[in-house]
Amino acid sequence: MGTQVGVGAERSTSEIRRGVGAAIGVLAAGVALGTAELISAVFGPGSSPIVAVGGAAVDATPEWLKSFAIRTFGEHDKRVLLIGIAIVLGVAVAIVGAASWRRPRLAIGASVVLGTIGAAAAVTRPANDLGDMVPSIAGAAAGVLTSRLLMAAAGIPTGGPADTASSPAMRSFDRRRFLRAGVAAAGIATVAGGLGRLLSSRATAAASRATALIPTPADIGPLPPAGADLGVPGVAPFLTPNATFYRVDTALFVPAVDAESWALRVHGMVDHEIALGFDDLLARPMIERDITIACVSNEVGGPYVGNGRWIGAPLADLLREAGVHPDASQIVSRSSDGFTIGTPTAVVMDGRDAMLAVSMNGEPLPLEHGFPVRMLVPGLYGYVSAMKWLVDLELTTLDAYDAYWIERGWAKEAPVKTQSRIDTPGSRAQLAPGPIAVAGVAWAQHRGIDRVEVRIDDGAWEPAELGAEDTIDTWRQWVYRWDATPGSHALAVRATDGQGETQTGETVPPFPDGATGYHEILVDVM
Ligand SMILES: Nc1nc2c(c(=O)[nH]1)N[C@H]1C(S)=C(S)[C@@H](COP(=O)(O)O)O[C@H]1N2
Ligand SMILES: [Mo]
Repeated sequence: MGTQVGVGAERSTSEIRRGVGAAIGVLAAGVALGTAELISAVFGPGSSPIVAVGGAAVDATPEWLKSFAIRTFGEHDKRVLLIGIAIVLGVAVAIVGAASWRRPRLAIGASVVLGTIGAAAAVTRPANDLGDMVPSIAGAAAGVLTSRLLMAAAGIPTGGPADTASSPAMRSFDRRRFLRAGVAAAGIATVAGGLGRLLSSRATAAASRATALIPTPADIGPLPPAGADLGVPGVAPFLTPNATFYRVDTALFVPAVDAESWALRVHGMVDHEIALGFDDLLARPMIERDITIACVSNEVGGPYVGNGRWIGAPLADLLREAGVHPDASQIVSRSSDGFTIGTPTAVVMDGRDAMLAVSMNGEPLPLEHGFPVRMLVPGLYGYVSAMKWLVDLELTTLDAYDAYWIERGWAKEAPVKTQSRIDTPGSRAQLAPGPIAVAGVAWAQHRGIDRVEVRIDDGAWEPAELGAEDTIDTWRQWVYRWDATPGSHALAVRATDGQGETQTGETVPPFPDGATGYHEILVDVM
C-alpha cells in the first residue's frame, strides 16, 4: 500500500493537491507535445505544433525585438524563443492543473484551446495544408486522456456535475500509485517526443538526398570491362547494388545530415584551415572510380565486402591546399555522431584515389552509407578509412591520437588482407554429379588479384578462370569448372595478389587486423 493521506490533514492536503494538480498539467502537456511530435513525423516537420507555433511567433515578432534577440542571444536566439514558449506553456498548464480539483473540466478546456492554437499555427504556415493540423489535434486528445488518467490515479474526481459539486476532497491519495503513473507519463512524453524528432530529422535528410545533385566527374575512371562479371548464377555481382551493400557502423540510429547544412572543417597541423559546404565540395573537380571496400570484422567467407562506383573529390588535393605539415602523420576524421577514424596521411597522399565521396553507384550516398559525404581510401579496411557522415578532418600525428576502434584494441594501421570467397555452390549444398561451376570473388585492394586457385579435397591447387580486371582497387570474380564426382567433398579457394603474394592458409580471427585462412566449404554429390 502507498502512503495514504487522510481527508483530515487539511493544511498540507491543499498544498499537495495544488502540487499534484500542477504536475498533472505539466505531464499531460508533455504527453500532448510528445504525441504531436511523433505524429508530425508522418505529416512532415512543418506540422509539429512546436515548429509551427515557433515559426508563427518568429513571424509575429516585431523587427526591433528580433534584432534585440539576435544582438543579445546571437545564434541561440531560436533556442531562447523555444525556451520562452516552453516556460509560458508550462506555467499555464500548471495553473490549470492546480485548479482542476475544483473544476476538472478545465483540463479539457485547456487542451482544446492549446490544440486549437497549435492546429491554427500549423495550418497557416506557408506550404502547409489541412493535414498539418492532425498532430496538434491528436496531441490535444492525448493530453486530455493523460490528464484524466493521472487525475484518476491521484484520486481527483473527474466525474459529472454531481461529483464536482460535492466537496473536492482528496478521497485517498495513494502517492506511490500517482508517482508510478506520473513516471509512466513522463516516459511516454520523452520517448514519443524523442522518436518524433528522430524521425523528422531523418525525413529532412531524406528530402535533402532526394534533391541532391550528382556532380559530373572531370575524370572518369575505367568502367568495369566486359567480362568483369562472369555471369555465373549465385556469385556476388561485380558492382554491388546499394540496396544489398553491406553496412557496418556503430550508429544505433542512422545519422540524419542534410546537405544544405553540411559543413566540413579541415584543421589541426595545417597551414590554412579550410571550411567548406556541400556546394563548395561539388564545385571541386570530381573523380569517378570503382572501389571495393571491406570490413576488418569480416570472417573468412563472410559478407562484409562490396564493390561500388563512387564519385568524389580527391582528398590529397584538398589536403595539399590546406598545407599539411610534414610531421602530421595521421588524419583523424569525425562523423556527425562523433565516431572517429584515424588514417595514415602517407597512404592518402601516395597517389591512390582517396576521396571524399558524394555518390555511390549513380545515386547520392544512401543515408545508411554516409549521406551527404563519406571518405574512401582504396586498400584500407573501413575502420581506418571509410568515415561516413563525415564532418571534420583533423591533421595530427599517429602517436597523438587513438580513434574509436584503436582504443578498443584494433590495429592502428590496417591494409586489407588478400582474401577469396566461394559464393557458389553454397556450403552443405547437395549436388548432382557432373559439371559444376564453383565461383566467387577475390580481393586485395590496391594490389590487385593475379591468380585464384581451387582445391578439391586433398588434391592439387588448380587455377580458376578470372573475370576481366577492372582496376587493382576492385575485387575480381573467378570460376572453376569442376566435374563433380559422387561423395562428400571439401572445396577450398586461395588468391594471389598483384605483387605475387599468395594468401596465407593460416587461420586467424578478425581481431585485431583482419582474418586470414582459406574459405573452405563442404558439399555432397549424389
Ligand atoms: N560514421 C561512421 N563511419 C564508419 C563506421 C562507423 O561506425 N561510423 N564504420 C566504418 C566501418 S568499420 C566500415 S567497414 C565501413 C562500412 O561502410 P558501409 O557501411 O558503407 O559498407 O564504414 C566505416 N565508416
Ligand atoms: Mo569495418
